[in-house]
Amino acid sequence: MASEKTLILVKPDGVQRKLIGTIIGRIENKGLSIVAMKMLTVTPELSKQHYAEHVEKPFYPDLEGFITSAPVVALIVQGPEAVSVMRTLIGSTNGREAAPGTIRGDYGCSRQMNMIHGSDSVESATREIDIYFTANEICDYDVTLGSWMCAPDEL
Ligand code: D4T
Repeated sequence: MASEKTLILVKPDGVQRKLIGTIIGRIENKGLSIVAMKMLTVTPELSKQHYAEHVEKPFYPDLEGFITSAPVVALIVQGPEAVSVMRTLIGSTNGREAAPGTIRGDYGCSRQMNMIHGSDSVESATREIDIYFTANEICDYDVTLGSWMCAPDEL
């Protein structure tokens, strides 16, 4: 089973609503590891890079306005199948439809203000990690509890 890295953002609404700690706690409680983290304000240029697939869509101007409206916290999260594990933990895009128990399902009712971003594939994760982080900002460290979180064939 592959250990993967995924790009996570606590979006401006999550920062403004003081949910940074709650969201990071949910990720750590799940057993995934944070290997990079920083706060930044997304610029319009960065938004267009990140949301390249949405730039031509009608909702994009509002999305750019929102994502640039206050700081975000960017994280790289690592662990077994981290991309899909995080997407499951995050829940459906629209908070009104997201299942209870997921982050979006538990803390919001909006499609745009859905608190958290997670890469949707390993390829997207590689692309998005390169947008937000340089190689020397990523910490490669031994997760000493790892052998108590998963069997050897799962790591
Ligand atoms: P992100 O990429 O932010 O993790 O969200 P999702 O992967 O769950 O959803 P997405 O790419 O389809 O949408 C990106 C972002 O745009 C907002 N959005 C989406 C919006 O404001 N209006 C819309 O109609 C849609 C489809 C929400 C998330």
